[in-house]
Amino acid sequence: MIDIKYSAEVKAAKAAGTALVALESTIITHGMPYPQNIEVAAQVEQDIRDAGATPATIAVIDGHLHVGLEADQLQKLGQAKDVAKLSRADFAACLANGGTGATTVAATMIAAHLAGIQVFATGGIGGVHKGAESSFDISADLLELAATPVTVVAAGAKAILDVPKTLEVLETQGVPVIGYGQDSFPAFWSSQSDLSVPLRMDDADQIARAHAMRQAVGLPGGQLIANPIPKADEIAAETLAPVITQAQAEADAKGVSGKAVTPFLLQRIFELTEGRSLTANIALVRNNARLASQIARALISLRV
Ligand code: PSU
Ligand code: MN
Repeated sequence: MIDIKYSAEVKAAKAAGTALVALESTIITHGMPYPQNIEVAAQVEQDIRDAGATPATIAVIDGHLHVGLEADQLQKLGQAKDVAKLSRADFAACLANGGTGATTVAATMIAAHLAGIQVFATGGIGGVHKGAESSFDISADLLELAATPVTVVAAGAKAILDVPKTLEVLETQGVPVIGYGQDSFPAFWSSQSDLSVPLRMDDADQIARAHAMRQAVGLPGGQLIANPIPKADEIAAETLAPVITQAQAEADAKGVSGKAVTPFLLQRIFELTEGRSLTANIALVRNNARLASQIARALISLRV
């Protein structure tokens, strides 16, 4: 079994049997610009503490799997250049080679499960990219949700993805997609989309019970909780549509492919919206951290 390096607070929470919420690190290294990335990471951790749970930010540092980062480790990671972006395919190779890498949703789920953490908060998951019918670019996050028993709280999927196809793949893979408090699948920067969400739940206890029931009936895999961005922080889909089209056209013209696609699009959308996309992104991640904390606490009350 791999030797996991726990932060002091995660170690204490595990010993006490209290609620833990996993956080990914790709959002820090590839999803947001410095220095906001570090400020947001610290703020989201504090939101989780304020909601009565313990944050466990996950990363691979010098070949060690860290579950919970100390403040200095977070600082260093947030400023590091050329950090690998680790998904299921390269997670073990990075550990074996003594490398440093940030974990995506897929790799964070794997690590959280190894550490006994059942709930994970992020911004948006990877999905089926536009043009996937020719590029075959489908995020490993979708398959991880089908395989690893972690409940992931996200604000739906970004309009940089082909959202209908993303929902189709999740259905094929048997992943429950649960809208929190609404019938429409949230569209990341906007709370509503014209797609309906396959399942709806209105409170954290219900979500925790559904998580526990999947284990009880022997179903592998987790759940995707689609938590809408708070109304006050959203950006209208009509405002973003041309921006996304432009960013995608630039990516295509430059031949950006593979792992570089998502970070490229996020950076261009940030620039084209003069930072507004980042403000919304921060608000929705914090909102997801709060809901994830409630779910983690509800799971503890169920004693699973
Ligand atoms: N979507 C976002 N922000 C992000 C990511 C996705 O809104 O930071 C990151 C996550 O770490 C996610 C990864 O797991 O990108 C998906 O990358 P890919 O599409 O290459 O699988
Ligand atoms: Mn991809």
